[in-house]
Amino acid sequence: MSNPLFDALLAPHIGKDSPFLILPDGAEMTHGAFLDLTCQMAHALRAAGVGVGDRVAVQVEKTASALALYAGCIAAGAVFLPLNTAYTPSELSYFISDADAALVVCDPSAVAALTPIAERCAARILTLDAAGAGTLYAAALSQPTDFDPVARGQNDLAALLYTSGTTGRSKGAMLTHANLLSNAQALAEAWRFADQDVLLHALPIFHSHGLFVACNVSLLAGNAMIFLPKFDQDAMLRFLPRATTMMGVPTFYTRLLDDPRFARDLVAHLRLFVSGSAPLLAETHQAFEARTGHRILERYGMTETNMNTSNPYEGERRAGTVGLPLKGVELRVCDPETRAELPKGEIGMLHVRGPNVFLGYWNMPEKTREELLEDGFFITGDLAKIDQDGYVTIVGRGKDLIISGGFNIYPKEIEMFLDAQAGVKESAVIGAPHPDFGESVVAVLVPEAEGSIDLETILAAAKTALAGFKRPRHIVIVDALPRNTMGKVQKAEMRKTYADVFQP
Ligand code: MLC
Ligand code: AMP
Repeated sequence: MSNPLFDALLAPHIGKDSPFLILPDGAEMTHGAFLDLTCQMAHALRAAGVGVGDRVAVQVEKTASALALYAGCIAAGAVFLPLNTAYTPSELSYFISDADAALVVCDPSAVAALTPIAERCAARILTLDAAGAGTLYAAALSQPTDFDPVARGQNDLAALLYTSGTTGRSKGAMLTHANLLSNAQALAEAWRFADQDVLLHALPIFHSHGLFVACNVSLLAGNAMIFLPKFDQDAMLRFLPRATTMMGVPTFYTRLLDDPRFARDLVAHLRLFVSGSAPLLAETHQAFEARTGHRILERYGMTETNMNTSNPYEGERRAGTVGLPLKGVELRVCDPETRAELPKGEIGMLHVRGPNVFLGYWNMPEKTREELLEDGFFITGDLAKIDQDGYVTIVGRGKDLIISGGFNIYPKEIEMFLDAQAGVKESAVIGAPHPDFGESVVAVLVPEAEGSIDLETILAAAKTALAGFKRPRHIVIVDALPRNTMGKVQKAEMRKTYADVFQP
């Protein structure tokens, strides 16, 4: 019986003693040991009542156990739902209940806050802590180390990843075995991943970049990963000499460049640096080449589509572009209003089609129909142009989105929070250029006619309502928002006004 992801990414490693995870304390886990733990996790999920197709909501630190839980979900035919560790209980409540999770796996410190939320959808709670131990791990350890993977079809769900929405309501992107596997295959081939590689992995594993791009590609190629719990500058500098490749968001690269210890010798033997999730400034690309002699390979993707384009491994890596479509991926640039395809070189809305494109939004058939067209093309929300050689440049966003350090923030969600605060008549949220995060959040507030705004109270409320990366880092109080004659808030104007607020 087949299980596409298990068969391609996991089964080949059973019993292998090649290194898979190199942990910051120097400990190593072989591929075979990882597969043993994966099978134990799959048994533990089944014992916890997780059935085929059930959603397993996971908010845990990045450990070998957490990755084995993902792999265990694949083996057990469950749907993995990873959640940002920065989300507050009030944010988690929506994801867990919308997905109707059967099991919630969280840090032991979150159990009390998540119990009433889990109870509402009759989900059980098990734990994994920052050391990879906890009630789920303990339950797994008593299980056998072999597991007969549950049969799954190419179009069966493997994961549900929530992306924020322009309306302020997050949407669960349904990703199938075929979506994830086809993309891992395209990337491993495009970037020449092989079992001798050692990937320096400092990304979180609750998003497609760190989980699917980095881990699925590594599992497919059979290479090792230096598995850091998070981006830590000293650890990066310590481990770079052991790596052959690295993947990161642009903030990783600007932080490394800001460090005088980041020298050419340290990375002389690396063969590949990949950047994605946010625009890499051409000047960062150039500064990196000047410092190291390496040309960063930039690629472009999104939760709903996995990766769509990549600069070539061999051939010209063009700074400021996201390269060419990956194998099997079709792109077109269309008029945002009429959806008519535009000639080469013109700027318009980027549409994408291919085996990488998701099945639709969980429980949102109308949203799915709006964005995933009948001919199979998905409307990315990104404005792009494709030049004569096929290189794609992302020139802007048709969606009102802020990308801060690779995390997405939809202004609407923050505005809804701010508008509900005492003394606030209305608000507008924009992203302004930020030297570390690329962009960061600026909030502009208008007070009620008679009222005054108590910023301290609002900031305290934001701490319980919003994940840290979403909280405004600059707040301005004004008499009125700039509006055009139609009454629409002029965000483009505001972006100009506040362009320098984060500049040193
Ligand atoms: C953390 N903080 C951030 C932040 N990350 N603020 C703004 N933007 C961010 N991205 C805040 C915390 O709330 C906290 O604030 C303070 O910074 C310190 O937290 P930290 O965890 O110690 O931060 P740090 O280690 O500096 O993290 C920064 C980072 C991290 C850039 C290393 O955010 C990161 O790893 N980003 C990667 C995101 C990613 O993987 N994206 C892929 C999405 S998939 P306070 O106030 O509490 O002190 C996708 C598709 C695709 O987009 O194409 O890949
Ligand atoms: P997410 O919804 O978190 O998956 O974020 C996807 C969005 O990140 C895309 O729609 C783009 O706007 C942006 N993105 C990803 N990679 C790049 C890149 N290399 N350059 C510019 N934008 C990017």
